[in-house]
Amino acid sequence: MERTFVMVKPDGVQRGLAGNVIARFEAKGFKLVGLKLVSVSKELAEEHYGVHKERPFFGSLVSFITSSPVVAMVWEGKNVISAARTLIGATNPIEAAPGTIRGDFGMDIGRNLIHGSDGADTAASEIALWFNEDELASWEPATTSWLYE
Ligand code: D4T
Repeated sequence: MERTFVMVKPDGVQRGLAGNVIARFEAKGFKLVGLKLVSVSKELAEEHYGVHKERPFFGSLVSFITSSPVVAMVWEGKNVISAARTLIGATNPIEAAPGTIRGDFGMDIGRNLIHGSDGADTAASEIALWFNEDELASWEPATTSWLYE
């Protein structure tokens, strides 16, 4: 089983879409193991987006993510890292497929609603960056045998 970091960005929280995002991950069958509302500091934002430090949009990424609270989550399940990216859709919402979160709800690349880790190393480092170990729950959903053969 994999774990991944997923974040509803300020636009998603402000637009009241956090519940819809959580519902989609739940309905798919993924297990929620961490969840919190975070007012993101400049330091945390700069570390999270460190890989984009040299990109022209780095400043706007940091100011956007610190502008209003985000919902930070850790989801667990089979192939959840790539499956979450599939549920989320292409980076630019106007090009994202219908049925994906960005495809259904977004218009602009700078307002793309949600983040999901893009690989195993990123998932591990982002989970460690956003959550303490004691904020992650180990639990067994009663539905497991109905989701996995
Ligand atoms: P995140 O990281 O938010 O899940 O998005 P993606 O993984 O789908 O896309 P990314 O890392 O390439 O971009 C990170 C973040 O930057 C914004 N962005 C991106 C932007 O404002 N302008 C741009 O030209 C690009 C490429 C959107 C997502």
